[in-house]
Amino acid sequence: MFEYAPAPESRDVVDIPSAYNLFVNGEWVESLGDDRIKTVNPASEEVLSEVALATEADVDRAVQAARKAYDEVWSTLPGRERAKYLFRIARIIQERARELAVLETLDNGKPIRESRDVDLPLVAAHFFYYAGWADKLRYAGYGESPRALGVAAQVIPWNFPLLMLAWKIAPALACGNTVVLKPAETTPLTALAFAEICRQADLPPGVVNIVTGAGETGAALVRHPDVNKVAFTGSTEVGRLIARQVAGTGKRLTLELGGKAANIVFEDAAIDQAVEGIVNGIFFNQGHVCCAGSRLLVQESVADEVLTALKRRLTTLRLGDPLDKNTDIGAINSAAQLAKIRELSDIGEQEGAQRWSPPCTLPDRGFWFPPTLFTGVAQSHRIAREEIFGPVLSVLTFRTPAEAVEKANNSPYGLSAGVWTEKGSRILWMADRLRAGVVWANTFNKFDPASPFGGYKESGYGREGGVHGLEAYLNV
Ligand code: TXE
Repeated sequence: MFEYAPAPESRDVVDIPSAYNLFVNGEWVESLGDDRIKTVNPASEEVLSEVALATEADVDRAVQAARKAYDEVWSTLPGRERAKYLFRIARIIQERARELAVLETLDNGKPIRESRDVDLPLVAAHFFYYAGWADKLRYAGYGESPRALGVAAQVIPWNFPLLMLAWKIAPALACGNTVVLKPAETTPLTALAFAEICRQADLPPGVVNIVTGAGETGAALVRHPDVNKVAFTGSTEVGRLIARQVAGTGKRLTLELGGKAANIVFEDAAIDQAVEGIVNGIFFNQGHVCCAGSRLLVQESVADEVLTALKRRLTTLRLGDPLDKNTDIGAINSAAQLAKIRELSDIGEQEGAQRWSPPCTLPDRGFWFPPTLFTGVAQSHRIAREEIFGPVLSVLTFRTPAEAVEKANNSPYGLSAGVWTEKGSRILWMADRLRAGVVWANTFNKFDPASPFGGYKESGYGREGGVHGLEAYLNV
């Protein structure tokens, strides 16, 4: 069902305009301000395009369009009509998957194999999944006639630009809300391509509005008085600001913030599989993943064996041109993110951990960081506590299952965890005790639109995905 064209290797399948306007009320409109932001290919630093830096007045225009569309059109349509639009969008995404994957890779720096085989199939799957719910909300367990909230303000990050858009827009529309979405400043292009898809699907004007810009545009959107719901994915720092801004306004809020997941390997694990899971856990998408397995907790008795196998495996990873189908590790999304990864890695060394990377030649241009392991990491080290959001793994050891639980939970975050063991009872015992929104057993980074996703503690609140993801957009 989620098949797409063969691997693209060239950027010729996309045609990127040199500048974009804002998408408001079904039209491309010029910003009321003059400022623009350049978006670059992080693998080459080539400027891809320029987008508008939406002002408060632009945001107001978009929210008004969303309000009108909600009042006059979208809230009056029966669920089965909304479903038709969502199915149509899902099918267009499948048809245009090849082009969208290349665009995502160019703007974000992620390997084409990931945008093609992971991001795009999941984007389509989310629209299909929530299209299916649009006419069945009364069966979702939230009462006979749950209602939409109204206008949803959605602010998303740069690590999975189109997938985060799908996580947010698909359930919002299925439940009958209208949307104003702000993509991240470094990765606006697939959201703007999505605007075109809304037009192609004949979605009524104003149901989806896309305003580009940086933090100030996001802040203007969040504080707009005519917004009923705010959904944010991004840093814990900005999440806190938004929570304060929204407090007392009556707006509903979902926050999906950072993580510092423990990937826990027991001595009875299938070591080869576990090593693949560790690699996937932290090096998928250059580690720009909120649920990345950035802390490896390995049982002392197998630590040497696991580390030897892991290092051997890391020497086989290919870093380079993200459009090359053979590439495993692409570019870091921005100069700012690269600086953060470098800084925290240097701090790791200064605090006494040992750093290791496989031999690896970094391209001359663009933003790159080699896959990196830190051993001798203590729980108090900053690289064990703070989200690095890059291809950097901190290795810690444990002796007993209880110690593994204690160390895994010793974090301000609680988004995800992984457990590697051949013992089923141990998986359940661990899952009961780990304070994380998802616990993967003998796998990692597995996503499905039918599964709820979200955090404990400073990783945020609310759930996205699955039937629980509807709750965030409904008044019961
Ligand atoms: O995030 P920001 P940044 C973490 C990760 C990363 C760090 C910084 O550790 O290194 O955050 O990344 C918009 N009001 N994550 O600086 O600033 C912004 O324009 C409203 C984890 O990119 O949080 C963008 O669209 N919006 C994370 C979005 O918020 C504001 C994914 C995210 O940017 C705003 C990304 C404001 N005051 C980073 N300020 C995850 N959970 O996956 C900024 N924005």
